[in-house]
Amino acid sequence: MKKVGIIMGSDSDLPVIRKVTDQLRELDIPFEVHVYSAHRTPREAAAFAIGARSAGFGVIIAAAGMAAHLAGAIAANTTLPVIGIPCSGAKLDGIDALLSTVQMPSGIPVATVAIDGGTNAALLSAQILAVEDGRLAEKLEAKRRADAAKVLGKDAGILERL
Ligand code: RP5
Repeated sequence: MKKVGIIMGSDSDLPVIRKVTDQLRELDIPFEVHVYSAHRTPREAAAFAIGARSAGFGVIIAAAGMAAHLAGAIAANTTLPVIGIPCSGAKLDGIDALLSTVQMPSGIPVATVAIDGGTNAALLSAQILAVEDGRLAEKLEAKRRADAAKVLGKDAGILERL
């Protein structure tokens, strides 16, 4: 199976990244994690993106906060799918990172998930890999069924909570 590359702009983004790695582990998806910043270590970030396809990655997740250019900078240097996670934590609560990540110019797409949306970033990366992997697709379908069953369990018990 292809690996998921996970890049965070700073180790202060770790709580969001933990959601990604927890979900990928649950699905037995291999990953590699790095701290590379679009601003503080731009050469290392670009080098990772340029070499990612030949290094066996199938998709890259990039998480950053504030003026979050990381996902876009990674996407500029690879044609692998790139998923951007805008991180909160700064004064604008992630709205700054959301707009910086989502508003990409035509030609360089970034699939942006919700602010701090680590779990969905992991699931979207899994869905991308599952296009060519029937066993992974089955795992994702089983997870959807289990998640739906949990909601239906809550539905059945909601009146007792009121
Ligand atoms: C961004 O700036 C990082 O992704 C992080 O979310 C934010 C703050 O970084 P630190 O100053 O905590 O290293 O580049």
